[in-house]
Amino acid sequence: MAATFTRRRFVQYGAAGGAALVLPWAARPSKASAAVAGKLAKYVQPVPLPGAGIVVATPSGLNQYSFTQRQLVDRKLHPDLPATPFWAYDDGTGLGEQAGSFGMAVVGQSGTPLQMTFTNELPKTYPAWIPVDTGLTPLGNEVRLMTHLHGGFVDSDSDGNPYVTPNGFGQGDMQSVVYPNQLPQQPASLLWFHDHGLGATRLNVFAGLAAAYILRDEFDTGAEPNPIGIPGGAYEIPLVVQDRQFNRDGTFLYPTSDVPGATWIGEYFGDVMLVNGKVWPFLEVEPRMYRFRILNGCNARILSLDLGGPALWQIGADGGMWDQPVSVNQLVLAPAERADVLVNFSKFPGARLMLKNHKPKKPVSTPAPSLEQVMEIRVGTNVSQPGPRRIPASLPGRSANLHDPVTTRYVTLNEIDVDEPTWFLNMNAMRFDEGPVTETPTAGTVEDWVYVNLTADTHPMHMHLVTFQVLGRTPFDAQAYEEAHEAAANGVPGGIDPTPYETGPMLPPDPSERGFKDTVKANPGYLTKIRAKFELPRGTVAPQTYVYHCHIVEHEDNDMMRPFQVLPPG
Ligand SMILES: [Cu+2]
Repeated sequence: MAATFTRRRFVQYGAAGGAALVLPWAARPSKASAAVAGKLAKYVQPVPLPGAGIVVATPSGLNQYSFTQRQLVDRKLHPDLPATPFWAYDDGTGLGEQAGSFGMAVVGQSGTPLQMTFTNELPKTYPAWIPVDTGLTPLGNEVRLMTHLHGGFVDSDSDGNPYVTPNGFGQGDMQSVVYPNQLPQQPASLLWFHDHGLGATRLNVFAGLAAAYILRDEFDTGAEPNPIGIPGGAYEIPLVVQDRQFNRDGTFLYPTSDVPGATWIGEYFGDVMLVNGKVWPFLEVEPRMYRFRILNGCNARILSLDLGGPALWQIGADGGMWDQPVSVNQLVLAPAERADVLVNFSKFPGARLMLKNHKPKKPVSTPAPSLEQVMEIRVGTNVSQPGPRRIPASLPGRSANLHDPVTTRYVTLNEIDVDEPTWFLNMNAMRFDEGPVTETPTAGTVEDWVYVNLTADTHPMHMHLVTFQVLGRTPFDAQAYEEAHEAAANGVPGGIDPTPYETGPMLPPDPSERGFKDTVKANPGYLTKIRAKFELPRGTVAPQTYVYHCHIVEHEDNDMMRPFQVLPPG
């Protein structure tokens, strides 16, 4: 095992840099898909919007929603492609209004609990276009679902993690959840719910099981005008960015491993970009201020987005709105990260602007092949409603400022046997279900967690239940730490203090990490330190079991996920 670590370290620290050498394990977009992608004209269809291609979910009762997970087969994601079968959350309306492969939004009120059910009406087994690795799933080729509210402050029965029931929900089964939307933990924010099936999250999300969950409050009303002085109504636009590959027959393409005998691939990267479930769309805007709510819904691609001309003012992220706007040049969003952004198009009447994706700057590191084009923005010349004219000086949200941690936990991120067909990843040298739960914070306490990245790539680390403060990142000698502590065959165990191997001072968080987060980029060569308060929703009795994991969903499935259990005080 040691040899493979050494080789990976060479990839990481060698003069040549990592990307080209890392790719064989990531599986390139296939030639079949590239031939299709190259023929799709860009910017020939409008991006779906809430009420116009995205369904705003209809309740089935007071504060109640009844979803089914269904396969849709008749939607065209591009005019030149045959219809693409995909999976969707149906609110009971039949989804006649859903245009693309992302097309559902729940709008709730902060402080008002919602009850939801999800009934599995998908095929009993996976269709041919979804390549299951039956070594990773509990019941082979059977479709077993588990809906998780990403960013949700919920009890563990409603969390949608494997501890609810490890086999998940099969055909005809109903998952029933309560989302308390409790304050102050759950302010106005953009969350999302998506499938979390054990060993199949990457496939079920790829197939389409993802939807927006928007919380409002008395400030962030979604209307215009509002007390914050930000755009609302048609001038607030959710943008969910996802990369995909296509087969000639219109089906989504998910490659299997190049390695004989293996199915699972380490990262899925598309060669076509979808926004709100449509291929390379355009967005028409008026020359005035807009609010974009951006979610990176990719399986593995880290986005670095800009608009060319107009300035970007970020007003919030994963955990809701901040206390003040921050100017950003590029939005660097790893999978599951969100950015709430104000953009003023008033100086660009008649312009055609491009939303572009760039290679993220170091120390963010990803083996993703380039995919630059995202969406065209067509600025008109007429303003039908002027709206806010300037960026607000302050906002009614929060900066993150937690105190008095009771402990520091060191969590290692390991890559095992990268040149073997059986390669995988883990945390703390343990598989997901290996041994007892090792992370056991006490309810009501604050803890620091340090992600010790011993791989060559950035891992977006997501924690269920809590939002956290990003304290900073400290460079360290990963090689020396690993050589000193690589006791187990499965990498470096957790809990070993890496501070003797630090090579410089802690760097402060990026300005875009100002508020509370639920997903943080753990970059290679750095110790990434976060701080969280492990509270439980009112009425929830400890112990409660959740998970934390890498949100590159291929990594999560094999096997960069571990449980944590919130214990009762005393
Ligand atoms: Cu990862």
